Amino acid sequence: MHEANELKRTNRGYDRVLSSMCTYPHPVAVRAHMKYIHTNLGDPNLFPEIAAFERRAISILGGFLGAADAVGYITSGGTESNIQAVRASKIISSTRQPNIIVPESAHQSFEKAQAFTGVEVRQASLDERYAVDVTAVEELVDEDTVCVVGIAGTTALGVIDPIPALAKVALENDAFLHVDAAFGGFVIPFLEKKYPFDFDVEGVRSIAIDPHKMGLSTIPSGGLVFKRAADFDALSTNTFYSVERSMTGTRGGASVAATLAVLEHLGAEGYRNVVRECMRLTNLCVEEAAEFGVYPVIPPVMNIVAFKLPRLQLLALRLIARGWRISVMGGALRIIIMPHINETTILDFMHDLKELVRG
Ligand code: 0PR
Repeated sequence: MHEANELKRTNRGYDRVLSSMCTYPHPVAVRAHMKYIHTNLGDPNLFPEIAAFERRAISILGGFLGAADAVGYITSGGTESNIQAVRASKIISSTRQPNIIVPESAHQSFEKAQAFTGVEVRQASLDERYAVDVTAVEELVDEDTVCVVGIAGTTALGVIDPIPALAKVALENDAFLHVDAAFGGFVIPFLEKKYPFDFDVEGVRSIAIDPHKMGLSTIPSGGLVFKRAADFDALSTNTFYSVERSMTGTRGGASVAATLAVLEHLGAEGYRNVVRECMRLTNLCVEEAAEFGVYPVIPPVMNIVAFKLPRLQLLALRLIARGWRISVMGGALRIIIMPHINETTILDFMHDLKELVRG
């Protein structure tokens, strides 16, 4: 008990957390989660109401992504979504030695996909904007390529890969195009600037979009959305009680209820407001940093900023000592301006950063 209390004391919540893609769930999501805490979607026959919630949630996600008739399911997060998309592409193909092409900037879940599915993962280099180099993808593709992956919001920089050009390569090679929008899926549709990244782009077959990141739902809720029912059905396993398309058997219905509740409560307009405020604070960060000569690796596309800084490791340790949670990635200091961050927090952080950079 003493130990539990000690741990509780150090569990400070998200107040100075600039390293996480997760945030406080919306109260509406928390209420729905608690109400359905006992439910198991591993056996949808027992919980048909939650199974219907899931279909509605997927249809709303599909609507955000250019296909309201999309199908899919609420996963445990981006990792499961990416692995399952790769698995679907492998099942659909008739190739004996399948490979997939991912950008060098891809999340480590694709490394796990290789281990679980046996597909070979080939990494394509990036261009000067840190987006995948389509020529490099073309060079790696061959007749055994079952899936090309594009990222809409990279983990380190929030970069959006050239999805239309990747889709063209995928179509020409009869391969799946999976878009990892685990982070960006709840950001890009709500930005002022429009980027082609979703099912409006011909050739995009599946998208990972995580409600437990910018969707303000409870953990664990990821989203895996397919444009065609046949692609989703490729994941089917018969059980004696149902047909399962998920990776896990037993899976909580609570976060599915939470996801639908917050999706319906906020709607596109609500998410647009969330993203607008996160982007305002992101731009404020960049402006403040420029005042003391610190600049981002790229102008931020979404609410992720990576700053180029001298003596990075030491600086990061000093920030951590002041209670900040930040990430060091690709030789830069990465911060994510999630909805739990407000203007005061940003100005406090910038004040500390300035002092440490100058000192
Ligand atoms: N795809 C992308 C583009 C991601 O950035 C991530 C997570 C995933 C997939 C995997 O999602 P799950 O973690 O839901 O399976 N990237 C986050 C990151 O590396 C994960 C994270 C979240 C790390 C919160 C720390 C943390 O506090 O930043």
